[in-house]
Amino acid sequence: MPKVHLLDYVAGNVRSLVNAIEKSGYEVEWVRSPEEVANAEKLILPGVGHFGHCLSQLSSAGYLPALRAHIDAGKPFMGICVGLQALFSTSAENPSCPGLCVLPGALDRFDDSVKAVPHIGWNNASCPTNPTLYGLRPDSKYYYVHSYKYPYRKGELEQLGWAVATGTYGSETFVGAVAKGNVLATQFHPEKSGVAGLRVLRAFLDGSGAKALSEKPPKGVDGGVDEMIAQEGLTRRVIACLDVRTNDQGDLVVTKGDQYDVREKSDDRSVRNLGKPVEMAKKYYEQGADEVTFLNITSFRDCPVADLPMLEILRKTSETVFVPLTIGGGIRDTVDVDGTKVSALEIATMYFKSGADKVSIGSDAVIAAEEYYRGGKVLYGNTAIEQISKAYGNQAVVVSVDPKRVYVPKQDATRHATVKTKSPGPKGEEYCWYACTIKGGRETRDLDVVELTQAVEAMGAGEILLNCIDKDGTNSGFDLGLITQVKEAIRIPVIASSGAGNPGHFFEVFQETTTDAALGAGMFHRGEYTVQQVKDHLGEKGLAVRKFEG
Ligand code: 1PR
Repeated sequence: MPKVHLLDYVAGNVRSLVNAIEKSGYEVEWVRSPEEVANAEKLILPGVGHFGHCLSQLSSAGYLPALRAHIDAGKPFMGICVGLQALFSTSAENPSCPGLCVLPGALDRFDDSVKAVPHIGWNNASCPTNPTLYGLRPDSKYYYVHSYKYPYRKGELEQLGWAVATGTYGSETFVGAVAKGNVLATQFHPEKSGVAGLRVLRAFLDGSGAKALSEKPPKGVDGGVDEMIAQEGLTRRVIACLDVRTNDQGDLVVTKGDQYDVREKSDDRSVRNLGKPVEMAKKYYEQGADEVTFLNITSFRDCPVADLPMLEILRKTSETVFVPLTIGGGIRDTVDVDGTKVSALEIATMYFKSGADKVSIGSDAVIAAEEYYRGGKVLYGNTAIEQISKAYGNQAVVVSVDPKRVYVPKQDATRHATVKTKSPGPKGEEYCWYACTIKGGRETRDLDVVELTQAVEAMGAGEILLNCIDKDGTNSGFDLGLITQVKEAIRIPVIASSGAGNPGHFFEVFQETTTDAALGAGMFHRGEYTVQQVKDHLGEKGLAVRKFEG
C-alpha cells in the first residue's frame, strides 16, 4: 500500500482521518518528531482545536522549520481545519502566536451577533477559477466546524497564485480551501464530508489534484468569487440519533423510549430492541444523515471505562460512516471498578480515539452548572466541559439537555424563565418553565434550561442537543417554544430534538425557529420515514439540504 505521513503533534480525534485515508487505499505512517518530517513524501497536518494550542505545540516541539522545509522542497502537503489556519500569519484566536506564514494575513472570528458560532455543518467550497480543484464540485457540500476563518477578499490570494474555494455563512464569505503548487489546505474536514470529501482526499493522495492545478493555474484577480453576490451555503442539518443500551440478554441494542421509558408495554416489560447500532448507523449514513449520534442511555449506572462494547461500536461505525459521529453517556469523572480514578477527559479521549468527533455530556453538565451559579459564576477550569473543550476545542463538546415542563399559572409565578405554552398544563396552566433533569430524566433539578445552557456556553460547550421529555417519542412535532427560548438565550448552535414524527415536523422546526439542526430517532428506527424522505421534503419546500453522494 502507498504511504502518507500524518503529523502526530497533539492528542486529537484523528481516527476518522486515518479511516478515510485507509479507505482511499493508503497506509498511514505517523510523524512523531521534527526529524521524521524529512522521511515524508506526502504529509498531512491535521488540525484540532485551538490555533494557539496547535501552533505552540508545533513550535515548542520544533516542527515549524521542518514543515517549512517540506513545503519549500515542493513535496505534497495538506493541512486540514486548523491545519489550514496554521498556514496563515496569525489568528485573532491567539494573536501573539505566529503561524507558518505560507499565506499572508490574519484569521478572525465569525460575527455571532446574528448567527450561531461555531459554524457547524455542511457548506460550499466553490472555486470559480478551478471548479474541480482537487475533486471539489460546485454542487457538493463539505463539513465545516470552526469559529475562526480567513475572510475572503476577491483577488487577494489569487494574485499571489493561490486557487481559492469559498463558503458563505450568513453574510460572511470565507476561505474554504486553498491550493498552490504542492500545497492543499481545507478548512472543512474531508474525512467527515462523505464521498465528496473522500474525493478531495484521494486527489491529494494520488497527486491528480496537484497535476490538474499545474496544467490550469488560477487566472488571478479576475477569476475570484464575487463575495458581494455569494449565497449562504450552509444546509439544514438532519441528524439521526441512536439511543443504545444493554438489553435483558446483555447485548447492546438500539432502543427508543416514549418519554424516556424504553421498556415494552407488554407484560414482560423487556427493553425495546430496534436493531444493531453499527448497521443502523451505516443505513442512516447511506440515507444521507448529516451526522449520527449515539447516546449510551444507561451509562450513569455502569462504569463507562469498562464499557468496551461502546468503543467497539464507534470503531466499527467510523470505518464506514464518513460524517461526524457524536457519543454521549457517562462522560464525567468516575472511579473504575478497580478503584482507579478516571477523568471525564480521559473517557472522552478514549471515545475520540475510537472514532468520535464530538462527545455529549448530560447529567454532569447539570451538576457543573449548579456549582457555577453557587460559586458566583466563577470558572476554575476543572469541569469536564472546560477540560475537554480546552484539549479538543469547543466544537467537540455537546451538552445534551433533558428538560421537563413545569407548568405555572402565570408568567411570573416562579423565579425561572417561563414561556407561554401551546400545550396548557393539567389545570389549564398557560405557562411553563423547563426544568433540567439528570440520570435520563429520573431526577428533576431546580435549574432551568436558560440557566443551564448559558452556564455551559460560558464553560466552553460548542453545541446544545436540546431534547424534551414531554415530546420524546410522541411523534407530535418538536417543542417550538422550548427551542425558541434556548436559541434566544445563547450564541452556540442548537440541535432540536424530541417529537419528530414526519418530514413536515422537520420543516416546521426550521421554519418556525432559528434552530441550527434537527434530530430524529423513533420515526427512522421504526422505518416510517427515511432520512432521505425528510431531506427531499425540506428541499421541495425550498430549504437547502445536502444531497447524499453515493
Ligand atoms: O447523563 O451524561 O450519562 O448522558 C446520558 C444521555 O442519555 C443523555 O444524553 C440523555 O439524553 C440520554 N438518555 C438517558 N435516558 C434516556 C432514555 O430515553 N431513557 N435518551 C436517554 C435520550 C433522547 C433523544 C431522542 C430524542 C428523539 N434520548 O436523543 O433520541 O428525544 O426521539 P424521537 O425523535 O423519537 O422523539 P449522561
